[in-house]
This record gives sequence, structure tokens and C-alpha cells, in this order.
Amino acid sequence: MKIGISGLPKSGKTTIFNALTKLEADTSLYDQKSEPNLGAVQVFDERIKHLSDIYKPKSTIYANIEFIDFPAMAEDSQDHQFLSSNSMTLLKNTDALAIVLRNFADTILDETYHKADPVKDFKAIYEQFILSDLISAEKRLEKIELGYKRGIKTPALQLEESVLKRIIETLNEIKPISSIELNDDEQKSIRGFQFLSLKPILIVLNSDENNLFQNDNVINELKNFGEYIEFAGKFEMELGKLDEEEAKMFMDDMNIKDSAINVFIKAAYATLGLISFFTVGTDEVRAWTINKGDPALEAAGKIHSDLARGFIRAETFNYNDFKTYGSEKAIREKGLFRLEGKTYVVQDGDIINVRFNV
Ligand SMILES: Nc1nc2c(ncn2[C@@H]2O[C@H](COP(=O)(O)OP(=O)(O)OP(=O)(O)O)[C@@H](O)[C@H]2O)c(=O)[nH]1
Ligand SMILES: [Mg+2]
Repeated sequence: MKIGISGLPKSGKTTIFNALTKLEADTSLYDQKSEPNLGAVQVFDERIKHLSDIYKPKSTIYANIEFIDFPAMAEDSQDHQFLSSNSMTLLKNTDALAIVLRNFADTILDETYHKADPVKDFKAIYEQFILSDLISAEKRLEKIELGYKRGIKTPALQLEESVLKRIIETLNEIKPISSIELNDDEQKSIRGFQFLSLKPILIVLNSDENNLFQNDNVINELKNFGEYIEFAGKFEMELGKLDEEEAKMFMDDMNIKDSAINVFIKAAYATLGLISFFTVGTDEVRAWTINKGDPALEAAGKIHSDLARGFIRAETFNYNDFKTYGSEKAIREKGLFRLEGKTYVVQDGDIINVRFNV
């Protein structure tokens, strides 16, 4: 799972990135980096620990979130430089975006940009996503229409054309593509574009120690745009450097209930609609992350493209049953061991063994 951390200049992206990954990437009021920072975090899961205790595999692999801390987006949506930059291509290649909004005062930043205004910043960012998507969609539509003139017309192209037209109409109303209802085929027809306004978004309000959890007005407005979490980014980054006991003391002081990474992961899984499925065996016990609603074929493809290509069936049982009955054998006896096909909708906690033939 790749999550891009994006936002306007000096909103605290790298600070949040450090707080989440416990890395120490440079944060600075002055420098402007043009390369992204990369870091990965294990998603601890009680269930994997339990499965690992039972199967005693050679390796135990938790789910992994890769964070990509991007250089700042342009302040101004008329600045097309960012839209055509390398970063934009990388940004499109993420599974979800965490948008960091500055909600702390700083004399220099207030003067260089403007006083902290998270709602205004969010709108500016979203406009850039919409503009970027609009440019891609219009370009493609032109190409398709040119093809028609040359006699290249297939049902697939016609489907794509009709979806693109709806997309362009929606974007022109400054609405995200995610607000359009698309069926499976329609979704597939535009998957290759990796549209930004179709990506799940998590809003990260980056407050500071003095105003943390006192931002009801801002949050009431941000809620309209999607799910949010609030951090005191700089404070969290400092917490990451302390040992657990010390950190706990400071957290209690600030009424912070859980570590930044735990809060983030919980919010990410819940609001981005992610679930976990597991593979087990004596070699490896492993957690995988997919979207809620994904079929078994998609899950198989996560593990390896061969498994999707040669998919026969998915032998499936659920962790909860495993926990209740204690063994695969007992689960079979209870009739809880299932053979599922390609279209089976994978459930959180499913333990899956894909039978395949390539
Ligand atoms: N007071 C306060 N300052 C912060 C907070 N988060 C970040 N800063 C400061 O803001 C400045 C920029 O922080 P970064 O994390 O580098 O911001 P960024 O968004 O990665 O910046 P660019 O990548 O250059 O756009 C640094 O001086 C940070 O110390 C915060 O929560 N409170
Ligand atoms: Mg940065």
C-alpha cells in the first residue's frame, strides 16, 4: 500500500512523514526539496501474531505501508509546472493520498504565503487535482475522436468515450471523479489514467501544540471534503524520538490517546476502505492489504500476477473462525472451509490459499 503525503509548501509534510516513519528527513523553513522522501512502516496486527504463534513459519510478514513524502504542490492552480512534473507522475502512482494542511502559525510562513487557512488550502489543492484530471481526460477524448475519424471505432473505445464525457462534465463543475457512480466495466475503462480526484483522500490537519483539538470550526468545514485526522506534527515528530514511557507522559499531558502512526493507520484503513487478508503456512504467515469489496482475483494478483492469471479457486476460511476453533482441521469439520471463485468478495480476516495453474 503506497500512500502519498502531499500538500502546499511548508505545510509540514516532511514533519508528519518523520512522525509516522520515525525517520529523520530534513525539515526546514527555507530549503525547497525537489525529491520525495521514502519510508515504510509495518502495520502491527494481533491476528498475524496469533497465526504466527500457531503456524511457526520461517518468516512473519506484517502489512506494509510505504509513505512517499512529496515536494510541495504549487500554491496556485494556474501554475502548470507542478501538473506536468515528475512528482505528479509519482503522485498518480499511489493508492491513496494524505493531504497535509498547515494549521500552525509561523511569522515567516504567514508572511510568505498567508495566515494558516486549512480550508482554503484544501480547496486550492483539490482544484489542482481536478485540473490535472481534466487535462488528461480531454487529451484522451481528443485522441479517441481523432481515431473515430480514421475509422477506428470499437465498443471498448465507445465505452471509454462515454465515461470520459461524464468525467469531463463533472470536473468542469469542480466536482471530483469519485462523485460519479461507475460500474465495474466503466471503472476498468479508465483505470489506466490513475486520476487524482478518484483517489481516496485522508486529510491531515497539522496543528501545533497550542491549538491541538481546538479547531472545531475548521474541522466542520473540512469534514465536507472527506475523512480527517488532526496531529500536532512537530510535537509528534519529537515524541517519536523518546522512549515509550517518556512519550506516554507527554501524550497524557496533551490528551493524545495513541501514537501518530496508530491513529493514521486506523484512519487510513477505515476511511480508505482497506481490509486485510492473510496467507498462512510453515514458510510464511503474511498480511496483505486490499480494498473492501475487492474480489478474490484481485487478492490473488496482490500476491503474484501468476496467481491471478492462472486462478482456479481460492481456498478460504476466516481468522475469527480459526481463532474460535483452533485449527484448520476443526474448521473443515465445521464446514467453514470454503472454495471460492474469482468473483468472491474477500472479507477482512480471510485466510486464503490460491490454487492456480499457469
Ligand atoms: N509550529 C509548528 N511548526 C511546524 C509544524 N510542522 C512543521 N513545522 C515547521 O514548518 C517548517 C516546514 O516543515 P516541513 O515538515 O519541512 O514542511 P514541508 O511541508 O515538508 O515543506 P516542503 O516540503 O518544503 O514544502 C519547519 O520549520 C517545521 O519545523 C507544527 O506542527 N507546528
Ligand atoms: Mg518536505
